[in-house]
Amino acid sequence: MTITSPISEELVSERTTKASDLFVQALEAEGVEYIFAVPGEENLDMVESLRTSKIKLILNRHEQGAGFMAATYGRLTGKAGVCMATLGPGATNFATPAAYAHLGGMPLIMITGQKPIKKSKQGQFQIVDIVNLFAPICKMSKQIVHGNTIPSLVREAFRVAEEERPGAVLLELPEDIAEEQCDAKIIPAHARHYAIADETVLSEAANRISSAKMPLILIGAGANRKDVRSAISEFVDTTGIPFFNTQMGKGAVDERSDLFMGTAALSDGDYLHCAIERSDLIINIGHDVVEKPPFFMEDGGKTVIHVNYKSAQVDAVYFPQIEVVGDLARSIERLTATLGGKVLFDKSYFETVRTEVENHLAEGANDPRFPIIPQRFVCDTRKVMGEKDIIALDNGMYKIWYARNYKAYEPNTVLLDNALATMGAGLPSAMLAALLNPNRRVMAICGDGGFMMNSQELETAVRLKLNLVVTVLNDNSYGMIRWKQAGAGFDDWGLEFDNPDFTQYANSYGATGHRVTSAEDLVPTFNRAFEAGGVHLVEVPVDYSENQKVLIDELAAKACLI
Ligand SMILES: Cc1ncc(C[n+]2csc(CCOP(=O)(O)OP(=O)(O)O)c2C)c(N)n1
Ligand SMILES: [Mg+2]
Repeated sequence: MTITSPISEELVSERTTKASDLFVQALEAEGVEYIFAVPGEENLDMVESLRTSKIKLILNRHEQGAGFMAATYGRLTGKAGVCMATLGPGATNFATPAAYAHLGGMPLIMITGQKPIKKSKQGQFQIVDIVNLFAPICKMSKQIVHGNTIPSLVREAFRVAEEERPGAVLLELPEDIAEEQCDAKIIPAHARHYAIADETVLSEAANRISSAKMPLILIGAGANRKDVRSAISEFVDTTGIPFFNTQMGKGAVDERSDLFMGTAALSDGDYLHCAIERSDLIINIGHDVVEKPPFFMEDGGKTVIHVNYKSAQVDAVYFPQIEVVGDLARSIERLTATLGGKVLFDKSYFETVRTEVENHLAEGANDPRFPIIPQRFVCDTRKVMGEKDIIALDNGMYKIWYARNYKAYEPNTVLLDNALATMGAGLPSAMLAALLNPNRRVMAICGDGGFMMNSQELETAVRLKLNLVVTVLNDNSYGMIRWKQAGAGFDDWGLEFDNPDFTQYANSYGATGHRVTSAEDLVPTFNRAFEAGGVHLVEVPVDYSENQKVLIDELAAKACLI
């Protein structure tokens, strides 16, 4: 016989939690600090649950801004960044940030709303199959169909997003699920440890390294993870093997080192490639094939040792023969110990190339021309940025110049995207860096094209009271495409536009606008802006005539020194 007590229903409801509250509790349990969002009515239960949470809700002015900020949070901290949008148009605006995180290896969780799934009177209004739309650009894409699955799904989302190789996850929370009562309990997170590379492969790798005639180390995007710098630096210092890096590997090891050969901003044909061509063995630490290749492997060519958390994704120009797979820092520590000291070989050719690279990079650093040439603005940027200060680049012609000419000293102090290489992420990624590092100088560097793709986020930056300098390189055109157009032998046509008055534009947001009027003006303007604090836009008129001369004509004419 069942006895029903009059108070039993009340007890049950005391033990139940509203699904959106449970969701926010699950996010708190993961240590989430911020949610970057453009909410819609389908997210209102979540907004209400966030109201009393310690998670800060940061409103953006476009879902791309929210997604890029959240992805950059993931990139800088190793913990998934979280962003939120509504169904349909809000969610589709997350497609580019999802692809940015997916290709860039950045842990990102996107929460999107949806119309009620149990009963709806709105037909198909705004309904797009978001879960399937995002599947190819996410590591996981799921709809939540019952509140009680929230704790396990949220835990799983963080596990999947953060675990190597990190990436994007989408969770869709329909309106009627967000408001239902549930009784599931939070699943706490725990520390993650990776397996370490096997002794057999470590000793095989060590043997190949010790017997190599001209080994080089390559440092790629995966090396810019938290806590791997000291292991890689020690490997470089102990072995004395010269190193170069990819664009996204910049700063993982201090580029002021005497062993630094340069950044492979181009895939082929740069001065640095003379050394790469001559090398018989490349130890490739943290490389990821999503980056533009720093060199091309060829049939019967050099040996490549791939060192990363995951085995190599093979393609026609990358098929390493030895793979040291496992926890990056711990595996490299073991490799260093197995090698036990300096790897001896004749480095004179590498030293000659290194001097050649350094001399070329110094050219034009003090050029007085106005509009300003790239070598000068890159050099002047380095002058005003301290060791740990951060530059965040959008995508355009200047990215190649910064990658080649700007020496990074610390991990993640040059935030650039050589994976999706999307325009529009420079300003939001710099904003996130400024939010997390209020005591460091942070500069966004954008072209006039890329800046205007998400310039509305200036309002968010001002509202958040960030200290941020936004440099806008003005050539009144999509300069990178003009350069490619010229390189392909096409006429200079169809790629120029007009710009707003950038000073007035910045001022109208409550930021401070500056226009540089001579080359000498650049360093003092940057310094004034940083010293004043707040959000500043510095418009820099640029002269890109050096693109063709330095990056095409001179490189084509160069001969590798014997
Ligand atoms: C979202 C997006 N659209 C188009 C492109 C292709 N693209 C790459 S660079 C570039 C031009 C960038 O122009 P700007 O931002 O002015 O920089 P500049 O090259 O002129 O310095 C374009 C259109 C891209 N990478 N991303
Ligand atoms: Mg431009």
